[in-house]
Amino acid sequence: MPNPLYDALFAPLIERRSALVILPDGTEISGDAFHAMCARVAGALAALGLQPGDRMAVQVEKSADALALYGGAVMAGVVFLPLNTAYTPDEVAYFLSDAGAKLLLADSAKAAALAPVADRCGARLMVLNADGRGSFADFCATVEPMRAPADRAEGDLAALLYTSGTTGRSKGAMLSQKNLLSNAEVLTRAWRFTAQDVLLHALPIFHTHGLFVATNIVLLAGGAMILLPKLDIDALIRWMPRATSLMGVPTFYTRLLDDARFTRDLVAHMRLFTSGSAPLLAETHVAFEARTGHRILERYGMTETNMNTSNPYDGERRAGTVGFPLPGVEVKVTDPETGATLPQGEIGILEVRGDNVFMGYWQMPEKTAAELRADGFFITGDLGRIDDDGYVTIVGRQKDLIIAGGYNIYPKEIELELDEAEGVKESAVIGVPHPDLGEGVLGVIVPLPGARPDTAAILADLGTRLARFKVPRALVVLPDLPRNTMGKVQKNLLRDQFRDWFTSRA
Ligand code: MCA
Ligand code: AMP
Repeated sequence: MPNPLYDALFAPLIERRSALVILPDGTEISGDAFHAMCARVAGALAALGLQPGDRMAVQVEKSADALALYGGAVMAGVVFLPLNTAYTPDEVAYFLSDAGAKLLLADSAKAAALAPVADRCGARLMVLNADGRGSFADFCATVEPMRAPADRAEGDLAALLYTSGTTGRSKGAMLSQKNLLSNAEVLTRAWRFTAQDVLLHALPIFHTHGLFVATNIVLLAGGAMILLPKLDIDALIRWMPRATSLMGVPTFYTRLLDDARFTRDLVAHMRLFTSGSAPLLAETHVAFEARTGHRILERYGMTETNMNTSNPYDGERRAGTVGFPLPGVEVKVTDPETGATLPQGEIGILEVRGDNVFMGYWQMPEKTAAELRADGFFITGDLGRIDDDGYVTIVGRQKDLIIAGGYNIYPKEIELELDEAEGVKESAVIGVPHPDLGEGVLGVIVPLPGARPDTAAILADLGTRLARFKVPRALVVLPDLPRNTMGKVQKNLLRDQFRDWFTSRA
């Protein structure tokens, strides 16, 4: 029975004896062994009663077993819903209930806190730890591995990835098999991945970048990956001589450049470094080339669209740009007010269309209609222009969004919490330059008349409800917020006022 994503990415593993996954201790997992892990997961999902199209939420630490959950879900036709490991139980509750997930897999360290949440949302909770143990692994050991994959068509939903919104409510981006597969095919060709490639995989696997871009390309090309649990510069440096490629967010590259062991000799075996998820500073690009002789290949993508543009493999990788539209992807620049296409060179909203563009937001037809045009163009909310040579440059964002270390943080979500805090009249959350993360989160609060808000207590309390990476690194108290004549908070003025906040403290 057809299952295009499984057929292209996972079925070829059955015949493969060579290593697919290399673990930090040097243990190798061959392609066929990894396939057996996926088939066992798929068998377990079916035995638990999950049908094709049902949702499975996963909040587990990165490991080969965690990656096999993705393969197992694809094989069983179950919709994969990965969650950031930093999300608090409150945050997980929203995703579980919104998606109507039937199963939640979590680390044992979180199981006690998540049990009531899963219960409330009608999801079954099972444990999978980074060492491969837990109630889910025990269950997998008792079931028959799935033999034939579930029947799926390319238009069927493969994954649900939540992205926050400017209104504070997260939206589930529905990604079809075709969205994922077409992008993997395009990128594998564009970046020349082959069976000889060994990717240093240090990104989290709950986002498009680490899960789909990195993993799907390696699977499709028949290459291998060194699976590191997280960014660890020592491990990166240790493994670099075995690798051919690295995919990272800009913080990967600034941290590598901060290390004197990162030299031209160390990268002698490498053929490609890619960067995305956040803007790569031109100075990082230049310093990287001076140190290594390699030009970082920067590309641009979104959860809703997978990858849209890329600098060329051959040809000039132009610093400060995100390159050309990928084959099969149309990019245009439109007027924010009218939606009319603007002449080449002018700045406007980037809109994209192609097989890479998602199916819409889960059970949010109005939001889908507001961002995905009837003719298939998706309104990214990124501001950009296309120059005479066709290079796309992102110059800013129309959406109120902070990107710290490649994680998206929507100020509205934090402001809603701050506004409720004791002694706080109102708040504004901004992103300002951060030497390590690109942007850092800063909160500005205005006290109620006569109140003296306890900023430390407010931040500590926020951390119990919001993932730590969203919690402002500091709270500044101001008598009022700058507003324009329409009453809208002028965040640009706040960003100017506090632009040295993190850099002066580095
Ligand atoms: C960790 N912390 C952060 C971040 N990461 N704060 C803000 N932004 C972050 N990105 C905080 C933690 O909450 C903790 O705070 C402290 O920093 C140390 O945490 P730790 O886990 O040790 O940090 P780290 O290992 O140094 O991680 C930094 C990192 C990581 C390497 C930049 O965040 C990372 O791997 N980012 C990649 C994100 C990514 O893959 N993005 C793709 C999504 P406290 O001390 O208060 O507890 S975008 C996407 O997929 C689109 C499609 C695209 O285009 O790619
Ligand atoms: P996400 O919603 O997590 O998928 O993040 C997507 C957003 O990350 C995009 O809308 C851009 O604002 C930003 N982004 C991704 N890649 C780049 C890049 N190379 N340069 C600048 N911004 C980027």
